[in-house]
Amino acid sequence: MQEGARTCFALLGDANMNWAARLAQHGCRMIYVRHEHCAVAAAMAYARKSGDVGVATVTCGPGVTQVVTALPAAVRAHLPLVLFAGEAPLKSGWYNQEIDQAPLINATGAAYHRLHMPERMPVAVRDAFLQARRERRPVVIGIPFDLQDRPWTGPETLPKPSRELLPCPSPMLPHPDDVAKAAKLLASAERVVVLAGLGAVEAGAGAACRALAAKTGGLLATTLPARGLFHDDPFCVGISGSYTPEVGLEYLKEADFVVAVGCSLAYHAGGGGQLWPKAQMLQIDIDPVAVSQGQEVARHHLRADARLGVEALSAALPARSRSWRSDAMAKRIRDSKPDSHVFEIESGLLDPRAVVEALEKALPRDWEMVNSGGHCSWFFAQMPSRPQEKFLTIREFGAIGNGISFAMGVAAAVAAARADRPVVLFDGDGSLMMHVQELETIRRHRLNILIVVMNDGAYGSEVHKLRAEGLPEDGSVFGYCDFAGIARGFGLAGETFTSLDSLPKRVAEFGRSGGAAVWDFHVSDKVVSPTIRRAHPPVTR
Ligand SMILES: Cc1ncc(C[n+]2csc(CCOP(=O)(O)OP(=O)(O)O)c2C)c(N)n1
Ligand SMILES: [Mg+2]
Repeated sequence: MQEGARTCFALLGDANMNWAARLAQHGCRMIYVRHEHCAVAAAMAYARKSGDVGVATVTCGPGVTQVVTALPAAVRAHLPLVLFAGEAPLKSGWYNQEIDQAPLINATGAAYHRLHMPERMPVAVRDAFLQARRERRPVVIGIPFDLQDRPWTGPETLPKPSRELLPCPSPMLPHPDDVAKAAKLLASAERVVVLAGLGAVEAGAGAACRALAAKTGGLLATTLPARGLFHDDPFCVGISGSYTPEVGLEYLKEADFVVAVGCSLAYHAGGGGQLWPKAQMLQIDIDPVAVSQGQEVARHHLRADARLGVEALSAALPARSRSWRSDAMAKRIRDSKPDSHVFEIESGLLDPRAVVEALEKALPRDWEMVNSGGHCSWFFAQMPSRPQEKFLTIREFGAIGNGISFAMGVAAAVAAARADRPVVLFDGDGSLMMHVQELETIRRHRLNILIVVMNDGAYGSEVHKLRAEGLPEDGSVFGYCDFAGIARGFGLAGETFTSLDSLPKRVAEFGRSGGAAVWDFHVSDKVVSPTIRRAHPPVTR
């Protein structure tokens, strides 16, 4: 409790029930989920949303093996977590749930600490929090369960909490020589794009990025997790990467200079280098890189806090009279559809793009949004009016099945502050099905979550690729299962949508009633996202 663990996502077993019971007795809010993966995934979203450490607990052995899909995503997304795992009892020569847990956890990139010395445990737990906060990654602590119910004989006083032991360095200033060099380069560029990532969000660099883009007469874009940082700027072309809208693709292709601010230049953010083939890259970051995820990404670097770096660069940049910007461009950005390709839609089914457009209009601005994975996440990412802080995306490691947990994590993080603002989860049918048992958790904990399912009756990502390859669709098409009925079975409200007419009315009603519901939108599986069309053009054999 001293570490500020106010919420813990838990699934009990012999090896963690003592610990979890004590934590609950000390006033920590326990959210008891139905699959261990979901405990960790929910803690990830909680960490991102609250800006604090996410806390979860699972039992030993089979409890631990369940979490190895969630942890790599937490590692790659730099999310601080402390996962309390039990371990097999020390006193037994044999225990059927025993497995060597450390290598499993280490393989995910998380840290594993065996805690076998009761007297050291307060310090060791504190140190786990300290490491999670400082390294921004998950730390798993394993305590044999026969140590957990022992009477306490250690010291009476608790160690200093980890928060008090964190260094608080001031934001990193750029070196003037680097600023001068970068300003000289940028001054000669014609078509500039300022691309912001989560580092820019965290450093509060949004306004500075807007000002730099304006001064260069250039455009703005964000990475997927930072989407919405410039949602109300007329010269923001949206997400850069696999989720870029049509107009963004066109303008990024023309760019001759990209200033990447607080982003790690992951492979997908630049479409593997294809999105801006003519551009030089200047990276502004506290930890700049020349090579990222197997690619040479940036020749020029400015090592600095995102905000301070961008501000210094702006200040050093001479004013210019020429501009890439125009009123016509702003109008095109505002009026363009994210994807204008025409598909034939079967009657009785919806176009996923129309569903997203209708949701974008109908959903109140202050509701929390959570995007999941799968093919449909492309469409859901196209909600230009949603600000960054109201739209959570964690896509690292590319696993489906996380949406429902992420929504629970966000709901838990915002619940204390704003119970009247529901969390809206956008998920695919396949992804929701993977952990549909958590509907029960949502109901039992009275979480205020509206689940929107883009139900194409298929694993869309797979079916579109199989079709492009001319392969059979087996294993990717399942038909439209009845999510509304499933939701009702779990005690939630459920509704099937084959038309969008009633949506504004239903949103208003949900806003008044609150609670939890699953809205199942039956969409055509004929609509292929631009990313799949680009990456998987039909093969003629
Ligand atoms: C854990 C995991 N298993 C399998 C996959 C492969 N996969 C990627 S997308 C996808 C289909 C997702 O289906 P759905 O949630 O219905 O979304 P859709 O693609 O249909 O929009 C699958 C199976 C994965 N990414 N992660
Ligand atoms: Mg699907």
